Amino acid sequence: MAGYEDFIDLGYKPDSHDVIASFRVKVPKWSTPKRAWGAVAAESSVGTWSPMKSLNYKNVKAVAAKVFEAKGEWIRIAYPEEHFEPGNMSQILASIAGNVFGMKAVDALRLEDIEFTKKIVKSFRGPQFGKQGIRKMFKAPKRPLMLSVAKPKVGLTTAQHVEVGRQIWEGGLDLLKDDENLSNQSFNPFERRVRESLKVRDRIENRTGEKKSYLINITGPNIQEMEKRAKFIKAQGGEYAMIDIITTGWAAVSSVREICQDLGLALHAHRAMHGAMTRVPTHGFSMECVASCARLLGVDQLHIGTANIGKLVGSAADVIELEDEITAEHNDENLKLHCLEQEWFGIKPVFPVSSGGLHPLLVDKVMNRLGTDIMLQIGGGIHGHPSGSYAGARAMREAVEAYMDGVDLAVAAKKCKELKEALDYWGRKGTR
Ligand code: CAP
Ligand code: MG
Repeated sequence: MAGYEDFIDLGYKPDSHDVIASFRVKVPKWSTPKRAWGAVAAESSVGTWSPMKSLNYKNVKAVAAKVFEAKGEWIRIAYPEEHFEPGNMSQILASIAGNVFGMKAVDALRLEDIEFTKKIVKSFRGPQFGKQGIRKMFKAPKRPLMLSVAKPKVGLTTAQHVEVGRQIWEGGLDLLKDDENLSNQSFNPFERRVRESLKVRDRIENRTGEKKSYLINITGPNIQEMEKRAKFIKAQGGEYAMIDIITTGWAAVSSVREICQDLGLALHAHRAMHGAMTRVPTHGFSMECVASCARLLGVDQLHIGTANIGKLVGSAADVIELEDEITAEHNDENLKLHCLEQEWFGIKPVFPVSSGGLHPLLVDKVMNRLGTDIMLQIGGGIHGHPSGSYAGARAMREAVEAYMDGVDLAVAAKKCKELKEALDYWGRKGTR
């Protein structure tokens, strides 16, 4: 092999042992499309900037990537699955999504999707519980499960945090959630927060007869500390651990998933920082890739967005595609979004979580787009209710129940003062 262009074979037909990646390439003016495309395949597999005799070794060529399709700005690259260490997401992404984003050989580069082979898929455990397992935990087979993040997201004392939990559980929600940046701060230490919150949860669960739970953030300085926190949750009778999957990293997600397997804890995946990679459509690592990697690694629940109804970016088409990616047994190719086909070979579906800038008068719009087999998270749209968190939770519960019963929100508001107040206060417009 001489230069980058030797990593192109537009006549190649990939087989079931090829991992496929779909890239969008911005070719520099001083270069040529073929040189840019070849650079992506070379640098994401075996090559570098200089030709080398050793690139002609049979064993090296056997694990080299090749561009096999190019349409406009989009290319598809085939990677022999032998190139990868099965079960090692960090190594897989260090190849496909590693140096290539910083190469001068491209002006911009977007990895839109990855199609994993059966051997690679089967090398990951996938979710322990998955959507069906979580549904079994709650006596709510059909409606969306409802959760609320305690807000202000950081700063509350433990007593104030526990009081927020009391109010949202009393108000009818299923789950309290720590926010992405709440961990073990001095004013709300982890163990005290867990112990006190779960005590209140037990009381309310016993009184209401409804299952209540708590997504507890174990994101910590290292895996040893995260394991200690997960064990503490188990010892206190909790059912969930939550981690920030991007800021902790892929190997941490994999380790925490194993810890959760041993402890029988469900794993909630918060994706804070994903926007740094996923937001710009011409450059970076797509949320579609984040979602498929998270499903393989085995999170039970994953934030996917509000389908453009709430405060965070994410078009309806993209979020609907994400929901399909993490719940279907088989994903068809989505030519419009440049998303690839994916067979999941029995990897369990993940529970989609819709969150970000929602309030009770927007949940029907989200369910119209994403259906009801989802989780709905509302933070500011509950704790910002004029009559406080309990009222906000009541309003959310009533809004979801109304939707499930086919009752218009305005009609439901006539029978629920908290929903009426929310309607008067927020109206029906989306948030930014
Ligand atoms: C939502 C949230 C979540 C976002 C994360 C926040 O609060 O707690 O972290 O939903 O984004 O801090 O913004 P609000 P995504 O309900 O008050 O907006 O779900 O898209 O990953
Ligand atoms: Mg948050």
